[in-house]
Amino acid sequence: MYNISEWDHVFKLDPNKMITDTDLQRVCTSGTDAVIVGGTDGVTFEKVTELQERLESFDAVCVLEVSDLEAIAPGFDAYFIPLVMNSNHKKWMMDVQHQAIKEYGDVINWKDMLTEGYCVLNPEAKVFQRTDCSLPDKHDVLAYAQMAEHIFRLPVFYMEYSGTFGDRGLIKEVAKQLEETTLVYGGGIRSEEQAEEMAELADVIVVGDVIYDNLEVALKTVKAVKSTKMKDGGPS
Ligand code: 1GP
Repeated sequence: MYNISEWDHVFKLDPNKMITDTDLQRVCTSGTDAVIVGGTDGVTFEKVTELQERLESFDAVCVLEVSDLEAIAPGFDAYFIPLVMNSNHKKWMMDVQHQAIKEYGDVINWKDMLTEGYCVLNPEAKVFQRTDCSLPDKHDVLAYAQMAEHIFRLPVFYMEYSGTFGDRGLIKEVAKQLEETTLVYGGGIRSEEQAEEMAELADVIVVGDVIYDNLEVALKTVKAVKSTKMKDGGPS
């Protein structure tokens, strides 16, 4: 029902951050393809469900990016499950997901689940530290992308630069490797120009923190991404 390969732009809302009703409405009616609820710190069941209830007033596609077993709430349109490929511990690639399936496997609607091959590329990001990542070099990243597409056949390879603007040269190289797997880029987009630059390379652009720091700019990234995609050969 929700085909990420058809998306161009998504907003990521952090359940641990405050957003007013007016701003939430503007995010949800911005023309973005979906709103992802996800974060690293302080993501609790209560905070996730509180934000989810507020989101229900709008028509936006709402996705929960699962980061904590205790904060999985029913009723989202889809669930994104990150597998952190450059973590040093199998825990973040296999074990937390295994535990979740043990607990919720019987009630999961499998068609609403989507697995993300996550590659965390900003050593300063909280997620990098929390999931005990190593910083991969270019060859490592390209091999992770190939593994995502050819070994695990994952629907998504997510280059996560959370908090910092990514390396366009590397993203371009990765994009060349992927045919079936959708390339998602997130991190440090704080202007329309940056949104355009990344939309030229990746399939889906994730915009997060700037929502809280400068909503006007955040909203403009939707059009910036959509028009770049149109220029580059029609809607994806
Ligand atoms: C975070 O990739 C997203 O998971 C977006 O990053 O918050 O830096 O925009 P920013």
